[in-house]
Amino acid sequence: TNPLKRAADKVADALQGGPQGPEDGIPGKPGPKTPPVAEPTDPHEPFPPKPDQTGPDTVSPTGQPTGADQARMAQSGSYLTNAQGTRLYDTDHSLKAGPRGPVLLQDHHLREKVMHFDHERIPERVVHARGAGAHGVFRSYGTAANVTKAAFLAEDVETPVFVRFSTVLGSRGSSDTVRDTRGFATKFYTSEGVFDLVGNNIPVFFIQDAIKFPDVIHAGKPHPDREIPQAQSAHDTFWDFVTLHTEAAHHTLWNMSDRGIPRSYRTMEGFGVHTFRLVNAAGQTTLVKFHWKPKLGVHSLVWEEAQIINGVDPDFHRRDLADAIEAGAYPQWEFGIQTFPDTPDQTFEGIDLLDPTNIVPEELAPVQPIGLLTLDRNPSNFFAETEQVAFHVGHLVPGIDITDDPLLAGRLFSYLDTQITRLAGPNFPQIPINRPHAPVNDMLRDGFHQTAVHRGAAPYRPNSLDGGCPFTAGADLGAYVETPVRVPEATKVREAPESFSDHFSQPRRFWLSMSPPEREHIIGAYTFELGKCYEVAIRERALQVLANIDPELCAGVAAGLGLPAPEPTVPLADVQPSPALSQVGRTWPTDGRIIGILTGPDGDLDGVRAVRQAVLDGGMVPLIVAPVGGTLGDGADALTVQRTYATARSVEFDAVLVAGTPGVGADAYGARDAKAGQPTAGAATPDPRVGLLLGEAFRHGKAIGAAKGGEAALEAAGIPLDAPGVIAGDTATGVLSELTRLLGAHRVWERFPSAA
Ligand code: HDD
Repeated sequence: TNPLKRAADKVADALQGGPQGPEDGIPGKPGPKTPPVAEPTDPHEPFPPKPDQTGPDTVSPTGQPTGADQARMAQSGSYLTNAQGTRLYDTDHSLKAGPRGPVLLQDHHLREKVMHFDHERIPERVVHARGAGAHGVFRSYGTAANVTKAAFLAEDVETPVFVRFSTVLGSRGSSDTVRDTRGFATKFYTSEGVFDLVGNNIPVFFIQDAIKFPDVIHAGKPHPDREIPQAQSAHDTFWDFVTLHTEAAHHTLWNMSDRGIPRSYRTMEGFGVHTFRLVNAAGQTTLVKFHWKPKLGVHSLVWEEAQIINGVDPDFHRRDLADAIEAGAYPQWEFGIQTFPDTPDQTFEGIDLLDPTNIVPEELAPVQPIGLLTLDRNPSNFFAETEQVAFHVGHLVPGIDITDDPLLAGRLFSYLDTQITRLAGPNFPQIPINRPHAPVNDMLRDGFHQTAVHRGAAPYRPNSLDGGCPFTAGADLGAYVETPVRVPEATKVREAPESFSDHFSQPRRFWLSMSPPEREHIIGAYTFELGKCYEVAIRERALQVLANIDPELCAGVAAGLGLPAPEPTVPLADVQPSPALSQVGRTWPTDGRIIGILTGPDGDLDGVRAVRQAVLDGGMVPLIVAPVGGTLGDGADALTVQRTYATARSVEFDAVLVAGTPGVGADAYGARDAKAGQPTAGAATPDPRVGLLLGEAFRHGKAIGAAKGGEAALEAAGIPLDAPGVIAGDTATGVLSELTRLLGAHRVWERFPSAA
């Protein structure tokens, strides 16, 4: 009568006539051939637990959720308890023998509290330790449906995502704006399981084979004796490695370009780097490279700005991401693919697609948009989400497969392996941020930090005890089936293919694609970094690498280092520039850009009020900067001061507008009106911090405006009113419209010397 019992009997019947016992054969002679086992095929519920096997309660006798439901329980309820749920009457005093007496070992609360605290930290990621994350949604356009059967890429499918951005070299507490590659890792919680795209903001990698990864990271991390420098590539071991392994020349050039110091995570491109293989419903395959294109455009800092920010606001990128999401200015990226035919040689237009130091110029293979990513939710707990998220290039879904890129192969091992140390065991997929949104029915059991209370008796298959479940699915039922790619007959070797030995033509293309100011920045970056190396031999070797990329680049850096520029040792590659690689020359939306409005008690307050509103109406962020804090003006119209001369620094603003006389600052710089708290009107000496702020904004190529007397502040700072990108006008709002136009180009590029 019990249906589960009937099912079990059916399975038992099916097993009749299964494996034969030894008595069926004649001793010493081969027995009859073992017929295939008839596996159970009908899905059934496993037998219900026995009455004495109900598992931990999730609800207490009084109806309260118990500790078994930890995710819901955390930090809730009115009364403080210990970890065992016992209410506490005091958490500020150890249990003592009298108020001045010794602390007693029997104080369980003291020991539990300190024990837990002692173990609050987990090992930081061995690379990409510093990062910031956000939740969001990915909506697919359906334009990839002809090349992949991945369900989340069908038309109009919405998939929840979690994205973590990171620097590579620095420790968890290092600065955001160091010169480095940035990680761009996306977890798609798809209906077919998790797909992770673990990419970077640079489309190429330092090395071609994962076996060198420990070496390149040892070289880039701080020196092992004194553990300096932190989060920098400007030191001998890094440059020793990248000049001895010339395959690193391309990635290094990207790092030395403006791409190495992004303005914001929101203004970075992302790349899957490797070539992946997509598979459609008909089983046809296409090779692809994945791209993320930021809606706000690709923008960078300049080096001096980045250095100042490292001190002024080490959390600059983290703050920017969280603030933008909180303000509802949700960052967006378009997801795109470059597609290539899956030919046996795995090349496209002579470019080896398995070599991760290569890009394919967009002019040769346009990036086709396939979906839109919107980040719209900040994490609620950094540790639980951003720190514990575990990405893996091997987390693939049907329709997306790998290629034989040897860098990718090693990654497929590393990401699983590293979590065992970092997240302390094999059960990290059960951590809430890592849980798939598709049903999980694995046969993985036990282990450290097991939180599942698995039912059933037979975690193996086939079985006849848990109703035969689980069954395997087959591609028609959504199983992940590896593409049956032909493996060429070959001899085992430790070698790279000949096509991996061209190390200079791709960096040369990148260099030739840069505008004059971008080239100036690159020369400056190499000169800075190599100038920090102690070994002259390393500087000279680096110059040789640069000579093989481009003589102008080499000569510029050599001049800065005071060394002779060597001749190239290989013929210069004959390559065409790829205009898509330059960040200059395009116009972008100005949403979310920050306008600093400098004013003072004697400023043009009506003008400030109007321009503040105009900035907001334009979808940008106004920040009012005045000599001291508090408000400007009276009554309902009073303006709140958001930054003072003490807290403001130019690096926070994308453009600066001086509205009226900015006035002088605190006591050290001029007399103050005791009643208003603001400096006295007409105090003569200009505040040096205003001069510093305007001077920096000018040097960094930012648009600067002045209205109603603001011109005097510019002149005092030595800024010519007729310089490019300096706008003086009668009204602050009038000046703003020109400032906004300039901001669309991100910087006033003409202001960099090379553009003159
Ligand atoms: Fe990696 C983390 C990106 C090569 C080994 N990697 C990590 C993260 C990103 C990348 C974005 C941070 C993920 C997060 O936010 O948690 N890695 C890349 C890219 C590579 C690359 C784009 C080349 C195309 N990585 C690479 C190689 C190896 C690793 C060749 C090892 C052989 N990467 C790791 C790791 C990390 C990691 C040790 C550290 C923490 C983690 O994985 O979860 O396994």
